[in-house]
Amino acid sequence: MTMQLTADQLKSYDRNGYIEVEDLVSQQTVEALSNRLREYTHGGRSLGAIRMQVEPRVQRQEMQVTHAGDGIRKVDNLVKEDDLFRQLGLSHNIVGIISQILGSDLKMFRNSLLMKAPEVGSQKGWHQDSPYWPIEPMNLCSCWFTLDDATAENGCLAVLPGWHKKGPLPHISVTDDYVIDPSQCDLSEGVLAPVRAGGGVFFHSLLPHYTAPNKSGKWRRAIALSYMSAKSRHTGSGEGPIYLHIQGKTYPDCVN
Ligand SMILES: O=C(O)CCC(=O)C(=O)O
Repeated sequence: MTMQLTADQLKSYDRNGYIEVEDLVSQQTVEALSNRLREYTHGGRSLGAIRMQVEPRVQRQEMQVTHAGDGIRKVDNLVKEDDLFRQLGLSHNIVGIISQILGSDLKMFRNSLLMKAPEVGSQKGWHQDSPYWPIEPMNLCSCWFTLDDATAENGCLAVLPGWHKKGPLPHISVTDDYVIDPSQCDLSEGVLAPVRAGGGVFFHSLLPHYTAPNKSGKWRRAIALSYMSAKSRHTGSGEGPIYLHIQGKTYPDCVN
């Protein structure tokens, strides 16, 4: 049966800007996705239009890795290009929960798999997603789906509950990152959102979030699947790309 959020869980998402949900897929599916990912990062599987980004310190040769795959920070476009990741992005449990939050007409804005190799993966500073993204209204929802148990030690999400209601906050550029101006938020309100492999954190695109460097001996790999209502508008220059259609209708003058 397709998973559904309860009324209390939906209220909690509205109040806090996020909700953790375990067991979105089976452990066999987690294993198949992990093996497939490893084929791309360590096994030489052809990438096609899949894009990889290397850890900045590895890129600058300030840090050495034993295998080039251990130095990868980000893998973009798996949902469009890979059959197993496409099934994940369209899976009943994830899309069902997203449609409870955003309504049933949905497009995918982006999918990025964020890798933190043991003792290599760096932090992602405190930020909100919407200020990075040319989409309005600023009401997208990401399922941060994890292939490994995400813990305090290996860099699970940390969030500022309720802060999505404060609207977009000023961001500043710092080395290798674009983060919320520290004078504009109270990080003492931050809480961790650990989740087991196969589970996910659904979070609002204005929720401030952070992940710590991976100081543990274990991998942390998670894919951020970011969905938007098909009634959203592209606010960047030009017409905007053709986004992956997830389900339901497409609207005139809205995202394609
Ligand atoms: O997974 C991470 O390390 C960072 C994720 C993140 O910041 C995002 O998806 O916006």
